[in-house]
Amino acid sequence: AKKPITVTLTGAGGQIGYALLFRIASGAMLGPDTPVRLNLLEIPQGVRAAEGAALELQDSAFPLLSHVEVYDDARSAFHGANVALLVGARPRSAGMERGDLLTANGGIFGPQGAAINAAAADDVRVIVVGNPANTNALIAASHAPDVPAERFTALTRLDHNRALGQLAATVDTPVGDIRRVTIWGNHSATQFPDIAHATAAGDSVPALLAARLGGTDSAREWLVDEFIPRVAKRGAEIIEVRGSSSVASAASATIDHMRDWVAGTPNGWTSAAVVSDGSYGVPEGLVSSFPVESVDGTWRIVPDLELDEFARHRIAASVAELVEERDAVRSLGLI
Ligand code: NAX
Repeated sequence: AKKPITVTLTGAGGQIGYALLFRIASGAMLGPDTPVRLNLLEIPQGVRAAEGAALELQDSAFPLLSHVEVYDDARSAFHGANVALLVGARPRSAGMERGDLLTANGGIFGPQGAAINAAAADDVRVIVVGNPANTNALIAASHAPDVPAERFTALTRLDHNRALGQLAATVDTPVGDIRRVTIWGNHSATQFPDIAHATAAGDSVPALLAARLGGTDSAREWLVDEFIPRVAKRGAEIIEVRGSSSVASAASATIDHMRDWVAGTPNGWTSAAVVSDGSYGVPEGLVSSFPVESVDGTWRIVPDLELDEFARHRIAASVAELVEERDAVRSLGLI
């Protein structure tokens, strides 16, 4: 039998954790032939909820699930981890300043990065979901000097999938036929969802939009006034309509990210926040979202895309925010 892959999930007693566990155990993330061992990490207050989820996993009798263990100690939880899903984070509470938020999360992602460095498997792949995801990934990576920086990523696949959903509805094409959409920058309101290169069943999306919306100017207006803000603020829209934040869609995007990282991106590029190599003017070392392909188990930034003035401006604005966050955590001594 195949040796199980060890998956460590933090925040396993929380909402996204609950939605993730059952998809992982069913094989949706690592495939139908790969057994998994689940290590669940929680803080003491969350341990009972994680234990409850573990009972339900047992009750689901997933043939691929070889073992589940609950921990409140990072070193033990990351021992032998091949895949690390960093979902647990400190949310912003009322009256909390940004510096407090970054410090609280530095207190989580610094030690978790160090634990990954000390205890994880050599091939560990890390995705940070907990917000502020890009900067939390930067903090974790900076505490894991022995792990190649390219193994630390953050989730912007949810933003990417949200963009696909909006486009599919607007150009009336099945969502699976849309390609070459990109989320650039930070997982925040400054992100830039870019459709300049997008295609729908092979046709240019900008051309389809112009035809549908009555010309290039109206298409541009729709892009700036409706599409970009709708995608960037979709999280708030979900909270307003659903009465609770995005959970299943966030878990689904996390599965998509890790599945594609391991198994490849047969349909061309997707979006992920990865450590910048300086591409597209994004300062080296920042964890920023790019168009990426997964080749031989490694994310590669799609090279040489032409960017117009508008795109360059939007990317620069989001990257400026990432630089600010990096400088803030640096001055707080968190990296
Ligand atoms: P919940 O509050 O339901 O769950 C978080 C869990 O993490 C809690 O059970 C808590 O006890 C645990 N936790 C806190 N600190 C921990 C630590 N040091 N080690 C282990 N566990 C710890 O939040 P949920 O709705 O599951 O969201 C989780 C995170 O995802 C939040 O930070 C949220 O902002 C972020 N999101 C990120 C998204 C993205 O696209 N990058 C989208 C969805 C989501 O908003």
